Amino acid sequence: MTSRNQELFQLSQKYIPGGVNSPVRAFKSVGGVPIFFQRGQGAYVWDADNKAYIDYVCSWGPLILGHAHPQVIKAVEAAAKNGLTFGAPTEMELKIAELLCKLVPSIEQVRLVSSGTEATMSAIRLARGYTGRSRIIKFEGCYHGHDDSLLVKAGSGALTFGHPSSAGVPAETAAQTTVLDYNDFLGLEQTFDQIGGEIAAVIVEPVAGNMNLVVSKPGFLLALRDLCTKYGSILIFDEVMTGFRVGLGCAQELYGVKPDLTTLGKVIGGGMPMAAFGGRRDIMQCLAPLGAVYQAGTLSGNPVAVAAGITTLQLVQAPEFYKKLTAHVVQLVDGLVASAKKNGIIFCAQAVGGMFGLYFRENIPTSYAEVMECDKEAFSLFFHAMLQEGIYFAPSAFEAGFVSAAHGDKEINATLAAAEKVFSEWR
Ligand code: KE4
Repeated sequence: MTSRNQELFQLSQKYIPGGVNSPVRAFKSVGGVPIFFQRGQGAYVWDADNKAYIDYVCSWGPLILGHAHPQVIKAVEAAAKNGLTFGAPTEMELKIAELLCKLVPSIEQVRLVSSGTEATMSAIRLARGYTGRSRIIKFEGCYHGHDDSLLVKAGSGALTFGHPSSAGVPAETAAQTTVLDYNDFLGLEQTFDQIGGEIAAVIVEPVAGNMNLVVSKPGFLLALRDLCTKYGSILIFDEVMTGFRVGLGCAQELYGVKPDLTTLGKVIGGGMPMAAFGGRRDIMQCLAPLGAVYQAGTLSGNPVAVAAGITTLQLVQAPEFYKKLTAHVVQLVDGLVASAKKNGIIFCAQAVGGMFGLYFRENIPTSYAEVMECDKEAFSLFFHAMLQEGIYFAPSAFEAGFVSAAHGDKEINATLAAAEKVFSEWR
């Protein structure tokens, strides 16, 4: 019998390229028919066939409070009743700007936008405008949204020009981006020694969550900080995913490294379209209407989105919020590792704050190359078997997973019971 998911996917492909509005949703990496969701509540989502799942995607990070949190919904309803958008300043935008500057000490001023891509694209342009330089550095496996300058893969050598990683990106644009290996101290030092004076900015995920989860090696972020300071380059921490996900002070507090600019998204919108970039006042003052770097947005600082964001940022400040959240993530990964070990399956996992990585390989990967060694087929098998059991992990071996405050012992234990069943019946 055709499921409603299958029917909807069939129909959607007629009107939407690939039937989805963002590629990762198409299940290309794991195979099968993508799931169309109709409802979410707390840690749970229901698909078009009304099947329930415990959700470990949380919309790729934003839903740190879980789906449809009553206080967030209430704030959205109240804001919406006063009008959806004005295209003019509102007090709500001032409120969330003050809150972000209070919670993230490196942010002296902030500009609100509508997506993480807009935030990183604008931060790159701002860094180029402030320094008068064009060259940027990013790291293999890190994803910063789909701006042309960031859809670039490594050239043949660290010092050669980057090549487009997407059709439609002009070679001359990609050539301005040098792609290095994450956690490669030597490559970093050599590059700065050779072209440090040309580098406008380095953009990095302080905890990489787009090549599965890879943490920075001790001292790597500090090395970035020191080199950027020495050569007058702007250090951009892309915390769209890690911001308020790994801790109240974001990853920059976790690692004690202060970037010049920070990009935020996901959690700060509480599930609504909102992101931001901010940092040193002297850099932010280069933005129009004050300075020469243009950046704009019809719905930037949208009051309904801001209402969801403010409520979320208020609730994550609850005492022990991150301690409790992290404890559940650790309980999940430790349980999965123990179950796989008991059943003789090569598997490991790690937790960082409210996010986690699952790997079908002997030990935790510390680089893009090591992540690529993970057994993709094993992950797809695991993904679909768990889906069958009503557990929804990210549909890709190269994505991080997320837990919300709505995931309690009941959900974690149900997940571990499902994993034990899957691992005991493995292959
Ligand atoms: P958006 O433009 O998708 O709001 O944000 C882009 C972005 C920027 N920086 C980081 C560190 C990010 O993780 C993202 C987006 N993350 C992906 C998840 N891997 C979004 C999911 C998707 O592309 O559909």
